[in-house]
Amino acid sequence: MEKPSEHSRRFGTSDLSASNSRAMPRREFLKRSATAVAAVSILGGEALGAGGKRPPNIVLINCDDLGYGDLSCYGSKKIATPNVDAMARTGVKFSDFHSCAPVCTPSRAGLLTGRYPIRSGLTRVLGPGHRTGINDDEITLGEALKQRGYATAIIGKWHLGHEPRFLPMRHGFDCWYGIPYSNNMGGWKNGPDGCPLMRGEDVIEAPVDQDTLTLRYTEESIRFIREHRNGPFFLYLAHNMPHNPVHASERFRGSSKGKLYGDAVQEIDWGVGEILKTLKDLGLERNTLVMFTSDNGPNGGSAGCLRGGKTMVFEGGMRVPLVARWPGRIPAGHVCHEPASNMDLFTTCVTLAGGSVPADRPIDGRDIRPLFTVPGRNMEEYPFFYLRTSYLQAVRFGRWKMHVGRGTETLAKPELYDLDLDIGEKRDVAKDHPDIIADLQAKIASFMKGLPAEAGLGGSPESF
Ligand SMILES: [Ca+2]
Repeated sequence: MEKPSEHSRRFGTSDLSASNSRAMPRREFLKRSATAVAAVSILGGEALGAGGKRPPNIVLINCDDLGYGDLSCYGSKKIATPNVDAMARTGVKFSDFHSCAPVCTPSRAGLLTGRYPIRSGLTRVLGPGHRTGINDDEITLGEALKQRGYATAIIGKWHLGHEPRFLPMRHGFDCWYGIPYSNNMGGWKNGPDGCPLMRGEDVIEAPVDQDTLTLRYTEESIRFIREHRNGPFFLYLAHNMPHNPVHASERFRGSSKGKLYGDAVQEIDWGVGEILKTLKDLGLERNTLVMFTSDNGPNGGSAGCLRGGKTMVFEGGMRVPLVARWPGRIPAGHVCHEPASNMDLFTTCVTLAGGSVPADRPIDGRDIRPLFTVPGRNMEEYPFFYLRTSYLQAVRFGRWKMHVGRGTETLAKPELYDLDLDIGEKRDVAKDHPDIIADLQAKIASFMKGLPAEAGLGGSPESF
């Protein structure tokens, strides 16, 4: 690997290792999964380094628009997040983790399917006026884990279509309590009632009282964990905060140095603490992988040392925190500087559950268990592509990132940034590295051959 950057040195040592994910056709996937529930146990446990009598519970906490610089363990001075910081101290923190998109819907599509959102067609932000959503053919993480015998819940924001056929309980989740899209989207079925809170497929509150949303999501999460303590369970806690309009409970208002935005993040952090406490009280700590991340870069928050924010393919739009904790499996205080993405969480979780990813479609996510567990090892370098709607605008390989489009603009010449030396993407060094440019262009051409026909390159005429 290249010498560590200033950024890398600040975060600690590097972490590397190779892995393979097994694959099988979709039909076979569903058939074998349905009949092999009893056999899940050993595979999942061994995979992360120790045997277990059942596969691990998985808690995946996803924030909305939380930036790379919005946690104290990622350098925030205005927002104190002691519980997420403790997760990092007793688990692993990633410095180079990316969402697969700079906005909500495609990011969540990639997270839950392990595929670049262009493959599922979910490339733009859905709202109450849209009639589209996730296709029945997609296999979500909820579906894959349910097939492995998991109880599955989504608590919080879905954003993969709000019509009944697109809702979470039709796509692998046993239960849902939350909002179908973003918290700034009013109107249930374009009606006058404002942003709806749903349980299952019923609207139970409209407009939802957003002040208490994070609190109630936390309480629902704890209830789900308690009810399913005999596991295995998968809890996908998708907070609506700190997306605008930002809200926090009364007891958290004024609690941070970061205004209401900071208060909202600190309430989320409190919720993390409550969930960890619940796992400990129930004796589930050592059999539960807890992860904390965000769907895209900041709108009202901070991207820290990164350039740009939400909607952009600069690092600030797509590089997000990832902290993971699993006592006894993940070494304490481990910092991973390897590139990884939220699509990898799909493959990693399915593999942990003893399953295999479907082989009848491209799956972009990799099994990154070694990055969680093996300090000083790395995975084979791979290119990562930055898409805005259906348009590929940048590619990353190793230290190099090349931009070919920005917003609606196609760049006249590609720009090249050395992320090891210039994480803020300030100095275009394209003219010094024609060979790197040629290599990255070849990687783009090869990747685009496998994409649906609507994929474009450069400026995106589509809006989110
Ligand atoms: Ca978002």
